[in-house]
This record gives sequence, C-alpha cells and structure tokens, in this order.
Amino acid sequence: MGARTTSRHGQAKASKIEKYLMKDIANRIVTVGDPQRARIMAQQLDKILFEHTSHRGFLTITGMYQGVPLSIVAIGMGLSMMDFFVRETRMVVHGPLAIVRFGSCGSICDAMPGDVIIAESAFAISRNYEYFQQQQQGVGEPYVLSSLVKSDPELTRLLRDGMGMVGGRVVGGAVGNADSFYGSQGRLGDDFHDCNEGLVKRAREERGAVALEMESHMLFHLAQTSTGAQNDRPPSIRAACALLVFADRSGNSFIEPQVSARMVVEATKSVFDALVKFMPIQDGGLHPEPGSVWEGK
Ligand code: R1P
Ligand code: URA
Repeated sequence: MGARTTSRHGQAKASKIEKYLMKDIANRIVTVGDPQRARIMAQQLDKILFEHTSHRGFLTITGMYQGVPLSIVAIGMGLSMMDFFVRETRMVVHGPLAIVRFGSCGSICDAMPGDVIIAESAFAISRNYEYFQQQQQGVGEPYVLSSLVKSDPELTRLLRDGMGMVGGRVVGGAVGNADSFYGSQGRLGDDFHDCNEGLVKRAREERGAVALEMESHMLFHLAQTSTGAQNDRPPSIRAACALLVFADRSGNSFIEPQVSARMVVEATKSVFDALVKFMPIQDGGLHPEPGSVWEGK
C-alpha cells in the first residue's frame, strides 16, 4: 500500500515532514462526518504521525500516503462544523489546501443505496424562520434555496475517475446542503409544523438536485470565497465531494451496514489517490507547488 520512504534521501525528507506534521495538519485533507469512517480510512495510510481528538469532537489523523502528507478530519454533522473546520484549518496551514469531503447522503434521483454521488455543485437549503413567525400571513417560502456553487473541476474529475473503480454506479449532479436532517431535507412528521411537503420536488426542479446532505455547500462556498496569496490571486482552497448513498428517499430503502463498511474501505484509495494526483509532492511536501499558478497563502 503506497511507497514508503526507504532511501537515505527519502528518510531525511520524511523526518523533516514528520517534525512539521507533529504541529500541523497537512495541505491535502479528507473530511468526513463520522469518526469511525475516519479511523477505517486511516488504516490505509502508510504511517500515522499525529492523532488528536478535540473536546468539541473533531478527530484529526495525519500521516503519510505514498510519501505524501495527508490528513483525515472527522467533523461531526452540519454546516457550522464544516465552517469551523475549514476556517481553523486555513488559519494554521500554510500554502494551498485541497479538501475532499467523503460523506453520505440521501438520494433523490435514481441512485440507490451503495451508489456514489459526485457533487458537481452544491446549494444551501435553509429554513426561513420568518415564514414560520408569519405563517398566518404566508409570507415568502418556508425554505430558501441558494444558488449553485461549483466544486473544483479538476479535483472532481480525479475523484470521479477513482470512484468508477469502487463498484456501484457513479452519478454526478447538484447536492442540496440542508441545515437539518429533518425539516429542510423534506422528512415529514407530525411533531412540528415543518411545511416541507413539496421541498424535495422543489430541490429537484429548481436546482436539479440529485442528493441531500448537510455540509457540501459550506465547503464549496468557503473554497470559492477563500483568498489567495494576494487578493488578486486565485482562491487558496480547492474542494470536491463524493457521497455514498445511504438512503433512497423515494423508495425508503437503506444501505446495509456491511455494504457501507466495504465501500468505505474500497473508496479510500480512490479518495487518497485523487488528492495526491491533484497536488503532487514538491519541496518535501512542506509547501506544495511553490510559485505555481495556484498559489496559496
Ligand atoms: C447525517 O446522518 C450526516 O450524514 C451525512 C450528512 O451530511 C450528515 O452529516 O454526512 P456524513 O456521513 O459525512 O456525516
Ligand atoms: N445524510 C443526510 O444528511 N441525509 C440522508 O438522507 C442520508 C445521509
């Protein structure tokens, strides 16, 4: 699994990187929701150099994969956790950042449990609190759909190519990033006035949505708005997202636990390889691609 650094030259470089990584997370990052998923993925690193669980529940595992530093960060659920993760990572890591979210979703297209969705773009689905205050007057819509933000095309292409090897269908499209697992994903129930009966249909018709989950738009939005080395430079963060279909929202079928466990194992190499191909190692991996067109901070 991947090349370990065995030459004297390689050893020297690795120890410099290792020293560096004891303080920081890497420039190539896989982010997941579930810490268990992070630990399964970490088994395919060639070497683990650093692990930290914060009291807020973030798990960071940093190691080497094919001689390249790579981090896996489990963030829990929801867009505010994605916001913490991206902003605080940007604060402490020098240089460009390549981030792949590897998560799960509910399919609202013909992709079935065990298939893979590639988020070519994402949009936010936000509960419109004013609507619920003013319900008697019926002001506005109960949910606001943002416009679409695209993923990084090159990183997405590499991710999609790799996912083709995993088994299951690979479906690309727009992903709805809801601010709740329940109301704003169109789940129906009697306990609250959610006014969400037509929401899934709306997401499909107005945004071409193929899946719903809870973090992708925030990741793409922060990548899009990240500043470069100078303000006139390209964004310093580039991001993509692959999602395992855990639920088919139309037929109400769910993935079997053993299938999801197997798919995580099989997809890990594709996710890691996409990051390594996208940002090949240069300068010992401490400052990837210095002086290249894509210059980070
Ligand atoms: C909901 O069960 C969680 O699963 C999805 C959603 O986005 C949400 O975080 O992603 P993860 O499997 O990455 O957590
Ligand atoms: N994650 C979500 O946010 N929704 C689903 O339906 C499945 C996974």
